[in-house]
Amino acid sequence: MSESATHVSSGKVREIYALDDDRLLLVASDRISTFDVVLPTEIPDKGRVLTGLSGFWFAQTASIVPNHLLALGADGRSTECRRLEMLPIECVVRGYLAGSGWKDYGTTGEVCGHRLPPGLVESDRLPEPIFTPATKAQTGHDENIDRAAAVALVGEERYDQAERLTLELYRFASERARERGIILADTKLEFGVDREGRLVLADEAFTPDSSRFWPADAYEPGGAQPSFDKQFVRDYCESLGWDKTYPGPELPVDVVDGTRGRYVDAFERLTGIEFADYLARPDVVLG
Ligand code: Q0N
Repeated sequence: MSESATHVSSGKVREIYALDDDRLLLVASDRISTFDVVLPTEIPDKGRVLTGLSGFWFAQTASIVPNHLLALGADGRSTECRRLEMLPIECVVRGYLAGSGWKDYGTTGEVCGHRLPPGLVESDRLPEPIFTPATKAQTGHDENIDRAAAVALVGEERYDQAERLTLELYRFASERARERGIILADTKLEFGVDREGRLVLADEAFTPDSSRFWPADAYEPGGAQPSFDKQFVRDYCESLGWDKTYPGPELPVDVVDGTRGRYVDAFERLTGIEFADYLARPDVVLG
C-alpha cells in the first residue's frame, strides 16, 4: 500500500484509504459477521474471494455500465478505484422473497411500493425481479423506501437510470450464477457519479457479503434457505445458544475451514477460475 494513503473510513469488514484526490483504495479484510455481529475469528482468504469476485463482475458487466475499478492489488484483497460522488441510496434488487422483503410483504403485501401477488411463501421466486431501494443508515439498519422517497433523494432521472441498470445487472449476474448452481436471491449495488455526470457502478458487486447466495440444489420455498457461505457459522452459533449480541463466539477450526471452502467454491463456480490462479495473479479475473 502507498505510504501516503490516508485512512478514510472503516466498515465492519473493509477499510477505505484515499490515495489522492481522485483515487481510493478499498481493502477487504477476512472478518466475518453473522446476525450483524463481527466475530473474533477470521476466515482466511475471505477478503480475497470478495475482491476477486467483485473484480470479475466489474469486468463482465463493463459493457452494461462503467465501474469504479482501476486496478486490483497484487495482494488480491485491495482494489484501487475512482473516487465518485456516491448516491445516497442503496440499489437493491430482489428476485426472491427473503429478509426485509419477506417481512414487509407479510405486513403490507408490498415491498417498497411494489404490490405483490397474495399467497407467496418465504423464499418464493418473484414473478419478476423488483427494485427495492433503501436509505443508507449510518448506524443501525438500512430502511426500505418507495420510489417517491428515493426520487426525493436522487432526482427522477437518476432514479430511473439506477433502477434500469440495477435490474439489468441483476438479470445478467443471476442467470450466470443459476447456471452454476447458485441462486442469487437478491443483491445490493451502489452507484456514484463521476466528474462528467455519468452513473458509475462502485463498491463491491455480486459478492456473498452484498447478496444472498443460496445453493440451488437445496432450494425449497416455504421457509428460510441455507446460506451458501455462512450456514456453518450460523448453525454453530445457534448450537451455542449465543444471544447474538457483542461479543460473538470464537469459531472452531472445522467451522473456519468449512466456511473458507464455501467461499472458495463460490468463487470458482461463478468465475470458472481456480482460486489458486487468482492468488498467483489477481488480474486473471479481469479477462
Ligand atoms: C465509498 N463507501 C463504502 C455505507 C457504505 N468509488 C467510491 N468513491 C467514493 N466513495 C466511495 C467509493 C466506493 N466504493 C464507498 N464509502 C465511500 C460504502 N458505504 C457507502 C455509504 O454507506
